[in-house]
Amino acid sequence: HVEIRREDYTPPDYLIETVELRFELDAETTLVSSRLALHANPDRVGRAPELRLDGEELKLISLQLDGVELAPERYRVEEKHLVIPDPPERFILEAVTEISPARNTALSGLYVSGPMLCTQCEAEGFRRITYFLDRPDVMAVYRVTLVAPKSKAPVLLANGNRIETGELPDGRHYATWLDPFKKPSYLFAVVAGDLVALNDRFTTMSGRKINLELYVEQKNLGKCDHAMASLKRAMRWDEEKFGREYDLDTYMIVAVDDFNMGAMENKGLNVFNSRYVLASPETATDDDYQAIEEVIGHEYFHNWTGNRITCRDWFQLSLKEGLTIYRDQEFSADMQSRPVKRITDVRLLRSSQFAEDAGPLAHPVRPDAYLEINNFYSMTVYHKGGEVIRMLATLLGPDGFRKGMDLYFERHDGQAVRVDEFVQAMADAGGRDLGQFMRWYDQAGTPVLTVTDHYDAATRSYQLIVEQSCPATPNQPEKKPFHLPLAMGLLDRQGRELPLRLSGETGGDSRSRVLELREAQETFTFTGVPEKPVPSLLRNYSAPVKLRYDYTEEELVLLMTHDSDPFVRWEAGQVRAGQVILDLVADRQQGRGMALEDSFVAAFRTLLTDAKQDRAFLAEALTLPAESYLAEQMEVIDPDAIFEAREFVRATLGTRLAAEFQQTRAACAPSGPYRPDDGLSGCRRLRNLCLSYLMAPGSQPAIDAAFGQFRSADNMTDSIGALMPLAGCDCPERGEALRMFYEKWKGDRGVVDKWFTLQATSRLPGTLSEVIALLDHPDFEFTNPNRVRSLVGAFSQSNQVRFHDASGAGYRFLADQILKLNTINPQIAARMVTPFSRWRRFDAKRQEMMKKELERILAEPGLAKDVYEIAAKSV
Ligand code: BAL
Ligand code: ZN
Repeated sequence: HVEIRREDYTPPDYLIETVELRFELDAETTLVSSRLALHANPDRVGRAPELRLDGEELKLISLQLDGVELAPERYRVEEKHLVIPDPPERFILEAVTEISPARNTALSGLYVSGPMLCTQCEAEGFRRITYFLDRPDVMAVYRVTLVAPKSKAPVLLANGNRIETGELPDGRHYATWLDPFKKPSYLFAVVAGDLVALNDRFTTMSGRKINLELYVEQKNLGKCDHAMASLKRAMRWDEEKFGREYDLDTYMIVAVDDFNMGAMENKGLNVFNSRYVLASPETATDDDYQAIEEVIGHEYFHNWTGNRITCRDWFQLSLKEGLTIYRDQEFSADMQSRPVKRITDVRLLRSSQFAEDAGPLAHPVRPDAYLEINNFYSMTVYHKGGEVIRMLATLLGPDGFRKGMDLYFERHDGQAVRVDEFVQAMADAGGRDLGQFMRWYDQAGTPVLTVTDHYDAATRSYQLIVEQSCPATPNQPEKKPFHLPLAMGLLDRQGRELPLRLSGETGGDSRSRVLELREAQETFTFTGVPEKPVPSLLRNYSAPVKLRYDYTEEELVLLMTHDSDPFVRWEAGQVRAGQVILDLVADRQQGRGMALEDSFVAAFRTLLTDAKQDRAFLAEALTLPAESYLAEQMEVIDPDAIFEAREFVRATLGTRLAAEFQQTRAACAPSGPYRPDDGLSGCRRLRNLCLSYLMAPGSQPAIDAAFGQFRSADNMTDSIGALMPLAGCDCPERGEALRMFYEKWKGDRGVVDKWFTLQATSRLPGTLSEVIALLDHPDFEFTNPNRVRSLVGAFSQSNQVRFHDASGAGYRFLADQILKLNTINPQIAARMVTPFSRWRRFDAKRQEMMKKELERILAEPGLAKDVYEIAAKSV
């Protein structure tokens, strides 16, 4: 396996101006005829030598150069290339290749999903369709003709505008599409199949009318309204927030059931995993509705950040992904509750990206090297990349950031660029030096901010001493300090905000400000501080760091109840809950009995009964830190102790605050039929959270309440809200509810995925045996990524205590499934290896068992590059 390194980048030797493709579509054998207008790149380094086109799993049928069949001695077909040693400076290359969509279980390139043929080309799938310079800095205009039997594929779609259609003999028909925008091959897409469309219109800010078309299987037509409404909201939002308008006449979205990613931003023809399109109140939860809005927004926003300005090379992936994540987060924040959105984003970052950053797979937001680029569609590139953009927005302020975005679009529209060009546009627009800031792109690892302070009553001055450090990561033993924004405030002992005047400043009595850190250690001295304050640090989570400040319990309670920043209020509660649970973990490990502090119960009660709180926020505040997040804070992870301590807290709260949970649950009871956009999703979340606390001690009245809610629910949010605690409860109602649920929904893929996940994430001791049995369920398929994720992924990534069973059975199970998936779908197989990468964090016995499984995987003959890279780095 060849390592690709960022520093080895050279411009392409040849460029492709136009691409003409003709597909004779058939699931078993599709013929692809390509006509490429090529010329030597004037910017190449040295003389253009041979032409090396990428190609995988292709059967070459014919090859012509400038209209003449190429003699066998003038080209060679290698395993992954077609090489023409001595082509002219400018020429037309015509190739006919044969591919088999039906045998393409990797779901990269052209493949079959249900009643259609569809494509996925990012990152390197286009080379599985035809020979090409399959790299993002080769941008061309595409003209595509699709030919297929009309009965099987009445709908024929490709990028751009449909310019011609017609009938052909033998019941076939064709459609020709022209995409006027130059694009890299990874944005190419075609779809052909028996589909129906939901149609709508959108009028842009300049008055252009855009056709919106959402293609699904006939049976799903009733589940498209939310996706369509989300698309229109996203289009309007990008105009209002960024002044960006859609450019083609038609915007198409197709929902497919078999899809490796969430969705794909192909120019004018997004292909979506159906779970991010289809929704109805009966089948989708409030969370599903939100996720759909977010992903629809994300792919739409890519049209400017990704498509019109794309990446020069795949090391720059965060140029489009980090930026587009930031944009979709802001979109969702504007559509929903901004504080709750921030909290959920931070929760995800800290539970997944921090773990990645702390292990053997840690890599910078802009990686230095890869074996398989698909492995770098990572939490770091996406979500830490999004945080990096957010820090720029904080440092530059809203106006500066918008100016920077405008300048970026103005300078680079139509180009394939690097992260450097983006940051330069920000620096130029904001008149700032962002040289040091670039370290966020180049240094891996989660920085730690250690804050201490000192109050001097005599001079009424308060010093905040901030030290930053960053742990070593693979190939990066030493780190230089980061440039980062630390948003903060100071509270007096009554919880009132104090003015923030730094020594040497006059005036300035802001109550919240952003300190810029640049050094390993810095001291900020505030003057005119009347008493020793409580610092409110990292407001709105202004930087993706770990914060260490030694708060007392009283100080945390003060922040929880008084800080003006909702993120800090939430965080103070999480820190407190984390302390309590980790203390109990220590008690359990040392054989002491567990007891929950009264003060913690009291604070929880105060919060739970605070009628003034926003319900959605309250639900976040009352949710204990996740097992995986608690694990990250331990020297040696003890999954059993974490689970038991956390469950003990939940059960104790459920018992001691039963009356309060019942009252809050009753206060949140629905007063009318469910509507996803009724503004009551926070209420439902809180109500279901109360139910889960009430269920924690496992009392019969709570089980009855859950079973009652399950049976009477008129929507999936409440149905799952009841079924989830039931699935984790060792009671007769469990089996009955799971059976009823399956019987009701067995025809609905998305809901059946939920059914698998509920069982895979149950903390009951018999879960692994159930999961193994479910592999043989008629609805389980290794070829469907969502189904694999819903069972194998959910068990190994969201059920810490059962996956890490001391017997090692969970590890053997996962390795077995990875080896099966290795030949079916290497991308999905590689994703499943991640839990093993954390082996060093566990005790010696678990370490040994996990390592053994990794070695077993690595010993497999024919191991895919994707899986090899993750397993080899992990071991
Ligand atoms: N570009 C791959 C899918 C996404 O991030 O939108
Ligand atoms: Zn994206």
